Amino acid sequence: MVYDFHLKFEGEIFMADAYMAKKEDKFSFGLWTVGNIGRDPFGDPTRKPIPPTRIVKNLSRLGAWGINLHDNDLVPIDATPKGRNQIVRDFKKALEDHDMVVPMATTNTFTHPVFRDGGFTSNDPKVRAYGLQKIMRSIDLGAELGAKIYVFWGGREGAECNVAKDPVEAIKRYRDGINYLCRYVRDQKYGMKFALEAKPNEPRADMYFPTTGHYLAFIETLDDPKMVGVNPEVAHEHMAGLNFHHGVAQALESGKLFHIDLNDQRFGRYDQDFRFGSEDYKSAFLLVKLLEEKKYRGPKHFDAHAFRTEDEKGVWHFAEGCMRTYNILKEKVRCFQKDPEIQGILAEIAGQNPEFEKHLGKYSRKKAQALKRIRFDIDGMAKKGLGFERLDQLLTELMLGIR
Ligand code: GCO
Ligand code: MN
Ligand code: MN
Repeated sequence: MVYDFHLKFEGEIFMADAYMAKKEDKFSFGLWTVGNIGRDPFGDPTRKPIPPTRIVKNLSRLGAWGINLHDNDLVPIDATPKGRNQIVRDFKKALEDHDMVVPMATTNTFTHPVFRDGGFTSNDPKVRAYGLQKIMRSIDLGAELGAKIYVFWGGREGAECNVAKDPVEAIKRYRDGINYLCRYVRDQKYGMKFALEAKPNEPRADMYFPTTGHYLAFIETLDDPKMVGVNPEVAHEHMAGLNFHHGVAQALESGKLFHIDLNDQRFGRYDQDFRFGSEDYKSAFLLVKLLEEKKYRGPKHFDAHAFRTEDEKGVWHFAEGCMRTYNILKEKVRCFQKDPEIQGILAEIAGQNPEFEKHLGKYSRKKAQALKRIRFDIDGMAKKGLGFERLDQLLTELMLGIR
C-alpha cells in the first residue's frame, strides 16, 4: 500500500508510505553514523557536527527506534565530571522526549594516539590498564543509558610491523581483557551482553580477529562464553571477500547473533560504509530473508554514513534510505515466499529421495553397516540438472520488479 502523504521536516520531503520505518522494526543508528562529518584520509570535513540531541529527534521522526554511541561520541574525552553529567542529562531528556532507546553502547579505543598500537593487545601494560579503565567507565555510561548490548570493535588491535608483537600474546591479552570485563559487568549487575565485531583491516594493516568466524571460535575459549556473541558487519566481511549471509547464518545457528551492523560495500575497496542495500541488492535481499525467516529479534543497526558530497539534508535522506531499503527487501521476501513458481521449484528441490533420510542423522553401528552395503549409481545420480538457473532468474526478475 502506498500512502499519498509525505513527511515534512527540516524543509525537506520524506516518504511516508508502507515502507517507512516504525518503532517495532527496531532500527538503530550510531551517533557516529549520521553524525559523520565527511572527513577522509585525503580531505577535511564537509559537514558540521550535528548535536546528539538533534540526531535523536530527527531519527525518531524518521521512525528509528534506537541510537547507539561510543563514550566520546557523547562525552568528549577531556570532559570534567560536571560537564559529563550535564551532557548525559540533556541526552537522556532527548531520548525521553522522542521515545528513543540506547540499545547498544561501545568504547572508542582507537581515536586517541595512546591507542596507536592497540588497547587490549598493546605491548605496554600501562596502555592496557588505561584501556580497561576507559572501557569500564564507558560501560557505566552505557548502563546508565539502558544499553543491554556492549560492542567491542578492536579498531587498533592489529599490526603493520608484524614482528613487533607476538600474535599469540595478543590473543591472550584480548582474552584476559574480555574475561575481566565480563566479571566487571556481572559484579555491577548490569545484565549486559557483549558482542564482538570483526574486521580484516582498516585502520590497521592487519587485525587480529579478521572475521566473524575467528570470533566465534575465540568466544568458546572465554570464561563465560554465554555472555559473549558477535556483531557482524556487512562491509567488514565483504572487505575480506566473504559471503556475509553465510557468516551471519553461522552466528545465528550457534545462538551468537547478538547485534548486527548493516551497511554496504564493494568487494576489494577501502572501507566504504555505504547506505544499506545500495550496492549489492541480491546480497542484501539474502541477508534480510535470513534475518526475517530465522526470526532475528535483535536491533538492526545501520553502521554506515552519508556520502561526503552531502549536507545535513543528505544525511537524513541517507538514514531514511537505509531503513526503507530494509523494509522494501522485507516485502520482496514476502513476495518470494508467495510466488507459486518459485515455491514449486523449492518444494521439488526439498522433496528428492526422502527414503534416504533414514540413513542419515545420528550414528549407530547398525545404520553404518546398512549404509555401507548400498550400491549408489553415482553416474545416474549426477545426470539430472538441478534447475537452479531458472530459480535464480526468477529471483532476479522478482528483485527487478517484474514479478
Ligand atoms: C568501523 C566499525 C565501527 C564500529 C563501532 C562500534 O569500521 O569503523 O564498523 O563503526 O562498528 O566502533 O564498535
Ligand atoms: Mn565498519
Ligand atoms: Mn561496525
